[in-house]
Amino acid sequence: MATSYCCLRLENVIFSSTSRKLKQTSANGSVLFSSPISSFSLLSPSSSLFYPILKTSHSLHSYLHVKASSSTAIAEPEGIKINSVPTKPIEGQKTGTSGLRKKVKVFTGENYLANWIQALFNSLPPEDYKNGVLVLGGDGRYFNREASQIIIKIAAGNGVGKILVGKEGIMSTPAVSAVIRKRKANGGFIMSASHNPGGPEYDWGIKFNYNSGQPAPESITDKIYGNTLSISEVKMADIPDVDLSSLGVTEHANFSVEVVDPVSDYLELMENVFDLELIKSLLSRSDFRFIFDAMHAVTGAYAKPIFVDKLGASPDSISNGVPLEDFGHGHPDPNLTYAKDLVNIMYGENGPDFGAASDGDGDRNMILGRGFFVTPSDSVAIIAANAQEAIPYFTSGPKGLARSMPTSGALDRVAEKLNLPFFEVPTGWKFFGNLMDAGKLSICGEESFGTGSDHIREKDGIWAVLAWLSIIAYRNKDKKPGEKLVSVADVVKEHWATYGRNFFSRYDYEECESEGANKMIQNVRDIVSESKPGDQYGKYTLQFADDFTYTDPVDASVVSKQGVRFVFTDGSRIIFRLSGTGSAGATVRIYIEQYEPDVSKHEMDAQIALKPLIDLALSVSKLKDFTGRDKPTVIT
Ligand code: VG1
Ligand code: CO
Repeated sequence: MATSYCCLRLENVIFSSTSRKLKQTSANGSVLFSSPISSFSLLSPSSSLFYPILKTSHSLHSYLHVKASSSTAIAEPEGIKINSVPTKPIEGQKTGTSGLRKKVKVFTGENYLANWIQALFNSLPPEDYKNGVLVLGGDGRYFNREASQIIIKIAAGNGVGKILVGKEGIMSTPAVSAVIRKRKANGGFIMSASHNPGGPEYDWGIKFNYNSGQPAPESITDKIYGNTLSISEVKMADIPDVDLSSLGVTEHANFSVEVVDPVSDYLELMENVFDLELIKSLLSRSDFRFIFDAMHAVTGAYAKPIFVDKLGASPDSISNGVPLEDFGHGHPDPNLTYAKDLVNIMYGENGPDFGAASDGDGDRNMILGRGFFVTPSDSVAIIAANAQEAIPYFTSGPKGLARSMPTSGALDRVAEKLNLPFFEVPTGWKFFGNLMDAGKLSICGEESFGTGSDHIREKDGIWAVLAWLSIIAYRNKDKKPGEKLVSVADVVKEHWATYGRNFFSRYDYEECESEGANKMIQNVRDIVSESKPGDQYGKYTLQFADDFTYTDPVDASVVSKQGVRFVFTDGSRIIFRLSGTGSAGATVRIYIEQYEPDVSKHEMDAQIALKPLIDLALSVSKLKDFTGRDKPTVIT
């Protein structure tokens, strides 16, 4: 096998590097052919040889402050030249609910991404990454290609042994979690601002997941933030850009990068979790029509191999199936507002039987039946109630159930009936991981279209779709052609009849002025501090009001101020929170819930059933006075 070898003398230190593409593998892992990558020059690391796939207008160096005069080479016995690039702290690099999210224009500012990545390495114990393996994936959005190269070089500069990167930098959030677990990696980066729009004018983001595949805990993200405020150098390996367009391994002395198929490990996991033959039998029925909207986001890369090639769905059942850097000018958030095309099809004349969509990075899901929307809080409850019979992974029953605090209490009722341990955690998937690692939790969800289980440590959009298809397939497995099938709506209504219905709605007021939004939250906090049980709010009697605090049952860590809630004696709740995922201004979320045991009232429209509580929430919070908004941007 040919190898290129490079050696030069600089500042009295000898550096050398080897660069070789060891093999090219096909999606199923077989070797297609072996070919060397030609030699590189340390003086022109961004030569066109390594850039044919970077179709964007910027060159890597515009984001990095790497100047020959200012960076110092650090000797490395292994042979990679590592530059110490001087840098200065940048304000505002605090991660939110899920990673660091900012406008692309911010992230492409000098050293912005590099500082955060270096601050991360400065925050991890060296044994967590030195000579270790890290996974790198992303949702295909604008700036990911350049960002991949920056991250790879800083990882190498800090002594990481190997990076496993998805082809073209693509790998969904749940797949990154799955690959970290399967390959026993030390952690992984996800280049995504999830459901936020992409493109030069929009958002970019980065998340770091730890060694069991879970989002980094607050103890780590707090450290990273602290280090961004004192950073003075970035360690960058002087290696050429990695060709992300073909599978295979490139080695640079004792650092290597393996470009992997983003689907195969994930698909293998799905094969272990689900009875894919059962699902296939449903999707191949002529009386069942299925549609999946990938929203031009990362699940576009997964939909065809999984739904079409593996499960036999027709190729035209996948819409918007090609990942695009700007998501086709869309907002890749699978809800009733932003997945309007899918909603129109499902509510249109002769709509399909089952419709689903996923978000930018593939961790969210929306489930629809013909003319029927499954609210995510119900979805997780229904999956939990049916898991044991319909999904092989849960054959011995789920170990425990959990939901985020604002998610409706539908899941609580399932836990009670099945006599399972139950947990209520703050918003954000990172709080589920400890419970899963401790063997206390199997199925969990959030009202924000996130559903998942302990097969990985992230919410998982395609998993949720397969879970629902399993339930529908199981219910219909003995149905002869022509017999009426049990529909999505039938399953949900049956669930309500058994457990009662938790009417739920979320109002989002996106990108408000921060000042007004903060004042509004302060106002409800003030009300909470003066409130006492028994206070009357119209026809509702207060049971308690607080700002949610969570103590992790596993490591006893405490997080506070996770959402202001008013809980009434009839179980109704009003909750106020500010979003932690926006990139500009403040997004106010109001969550409204009311329990209804009476079956005769279950068919009511949620907006009508919840009207009195919604009005109450708006008047208590004085939302309009503080934010100037009289209408939400999104209603779920
Ligand atoms: C939102 C959701 C939360 C979810 C988070 C990340 O956070 O409410 O439930 O975990 O997004 O989802 P916030 O702070 O904006 O309310 V994803 O798919 O954007 O990684
Ligand atoms: Co997401």
